Amino acid sequence: MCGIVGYIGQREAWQIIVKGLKRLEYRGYDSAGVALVDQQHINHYKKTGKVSDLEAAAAGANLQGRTGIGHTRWATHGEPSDRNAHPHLSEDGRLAIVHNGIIENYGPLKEELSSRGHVFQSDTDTEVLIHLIADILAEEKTDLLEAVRIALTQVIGAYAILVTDREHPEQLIAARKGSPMVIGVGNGEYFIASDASPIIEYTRNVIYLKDREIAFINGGELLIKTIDNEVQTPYIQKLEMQLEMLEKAGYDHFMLKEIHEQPRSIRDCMRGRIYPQEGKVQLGGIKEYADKLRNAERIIIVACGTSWHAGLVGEYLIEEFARIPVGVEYASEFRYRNPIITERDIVIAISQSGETADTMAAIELAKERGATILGICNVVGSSIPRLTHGGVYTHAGPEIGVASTKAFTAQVTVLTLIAMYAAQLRGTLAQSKLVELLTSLEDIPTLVEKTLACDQATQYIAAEIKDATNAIFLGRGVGFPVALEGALKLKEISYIHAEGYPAAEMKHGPIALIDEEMPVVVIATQNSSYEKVISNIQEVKARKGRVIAIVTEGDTAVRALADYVIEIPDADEAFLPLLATIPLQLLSYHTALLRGCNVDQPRNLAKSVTVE
Ligand code: HGA
Repeated sequence: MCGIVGYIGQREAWQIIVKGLKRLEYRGYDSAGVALVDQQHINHYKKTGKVSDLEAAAAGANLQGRTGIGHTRWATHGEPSDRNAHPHLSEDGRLAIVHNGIIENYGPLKEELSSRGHVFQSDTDTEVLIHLIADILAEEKTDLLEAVRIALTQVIGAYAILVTDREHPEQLIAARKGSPMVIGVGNGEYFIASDASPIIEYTRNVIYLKDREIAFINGGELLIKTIDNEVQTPYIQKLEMQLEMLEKAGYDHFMLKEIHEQPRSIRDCMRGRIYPQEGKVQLGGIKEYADKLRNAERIIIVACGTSWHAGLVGEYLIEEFARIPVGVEYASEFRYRNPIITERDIVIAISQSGETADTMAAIELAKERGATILGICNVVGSSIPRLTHGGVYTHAGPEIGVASTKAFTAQVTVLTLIAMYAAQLRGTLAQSKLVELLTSLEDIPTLVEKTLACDQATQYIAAEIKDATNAIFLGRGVGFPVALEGALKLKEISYIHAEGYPAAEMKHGPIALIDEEMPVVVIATQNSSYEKVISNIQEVKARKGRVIAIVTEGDTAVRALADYVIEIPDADEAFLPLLATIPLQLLSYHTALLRGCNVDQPRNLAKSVTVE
C-alpha cells in the first residue's frame, strides 16, 4: 500500500526520494508525489500513475532541496488523481505532509475546520490532518513538534506521517500508529521510509519507530517522544537485508525470480530448525511457549489472502500430526465478531509483511482475551513480531512481486515445522515417524528444484488457456488450499476469474459452469484421495471441461483422462503443497504474460495491506 520516503541531510533529496519510491513500487500504488524544501519554499510535484510519470512531469522544474518527503499512494479516500495524490500542503503552503493509513474521524474534523474557514483542495482524509496541524500551530502559538503531537491526540485511525516546514528546512517530523515507519541513521543525515528497502544502500543502522511515537529531526539531531510527551531512548539496530535481494538478478520479473528462489528460501526456512537423524524440530522463537503448545486446547490461525491459504494447510498438518483442533479465520472477520477465545488457546497470526492491518487488530483482540499469540512473518522488525508473544520468521528474503510465491511456501514450511514440533511435545507421532518425515522434508528443496523444470509445460498450457474468462481449481485434503492458492494467483495477475474448490464440492454448484471453454485445474497427485480425484476428473470430462492435471511423475491413469498434465516429484502427502504450488505459480505467471498484464504490480493490488 502507500509508500513513504523522506530525507534530511547534506545531499539533494530528490534523487534519494525518487529512487526510494521506486523501491517501494512493489507495495502497489496509483499515484506518486514529492515535496522539497528549498530556501524557505516548498516545491511539490504530484502525478497519477507511476513514479516514472512523476519524474517526467517534474523534469526541468526546481528539484533542489536537502529536505524532502515522497509518497506512493494507494487511494482509500478520494479517487486516484493528481489532486488527491500526496503530499498535501497547509493552506498557506508552509507545511507539507505525506500519510499512510486512514484518519477515521476525518469527517467531523473536516466539518469543524471548514466551519472555521479552512478550504480543502482534495477529497482525502490526509489533507484534514495537515489543516489540523496548521490550525493548532496558529491557534496555540506553539512549535511544529507540539502542534503535530496535539493533532495526533485528536485523530482516530492509523497513520505513518512525515511533515516538513518551509520555515525550518532543518526539521523533519515522522510519526506512526498502526502503519510502518523505519528511520535510517546516517552521518548527520536521516532516511525515513515505510520499509527498509529505500534505506539499505545508504545505511544499515535503523530505528523501527513504534506505535504512538514521534521522531523529531532537528539540525542533525534526533529526538523520539511518545504522543503522551514522554521522551524515548532510540534503539538502533543493524539491517541484515542484502541489496541484491531487491534486484531482479537477470529475471524478467520479480515474481519469476521469487518462484525460482524457492529451493533456497525453503532451505533457509528450515536451516537450524530440523534435525532429521534425531527426529527433532527446534524453534527458538516459540520455545518459551512449549508448555502452552503442549497443553493447548485449540489453535486459531488468523490471516488474510495467501497467508490464509497457508493457514489452511497448517490446519490439516497440525490436526494430523499434533491432534490439536485448529480453526482458520479471516482476520478481517474474526476482529469484528465476538469470538470465543480462552487462555488455553493459541492464536497463530500469519502475515508476510508483518504489517497487515486486519491481522494486527485480530492479534490485539486475542491478546486482550488472554490467548498466547505466535506470529509467522517474513519481514524482520515489522509490527506483528513486536505484538506477538513469540514467533517464527519465514526467512524467505524480501518478496517484491505483489503476488506472493516464495513467502507462501515459506509460511507452509514454518507451519509444517510447528505441526511437527507440537507433535514432538505432545508425543502424538512416534519418534521413528518424525525421523522419517523430517528426512523427507529435508529433501523438499531439491524436489522443488526438480519441479521447476515444469516451466516449459506451464508455458505451453498457458498459451492454451490464456483466452479463458473463467477457471476452476480443484483439490482434496491438503490439495484443497493449494487449489485455492492456484486460483488466487491466476485471478491476481492475469485477471481471469478463477475459483478454488474442494474437488467433491464441485457437484454442489460449480459443475454447472463446466463446458468446453472452461479450464479445470486438478491437483491429482498419488495420495490418499487419488481415486476420488480421478472420479472428479471423469465428471469434468463428461461435461467436456478441459482438464489440466498436476500429477505425480510416472502417473498413467490421470494422463489417460486429462487434456494436459504437469508432473511433480513424488513426496509424502504432507509436503504436497510445497511441490504442487510451483506449477500453479508458473501457470499464472505465463498466462498473465501472454495476456500482457503487469505481473509484478497487478492493478488495484497492494503488497502489504496496511489499511483495513
Ligand atoms: N488515506 C490516504 C492514504 C491511503 C493509504 O495509506 N493507502 O495505503 C489516502 O487515501 O490518500
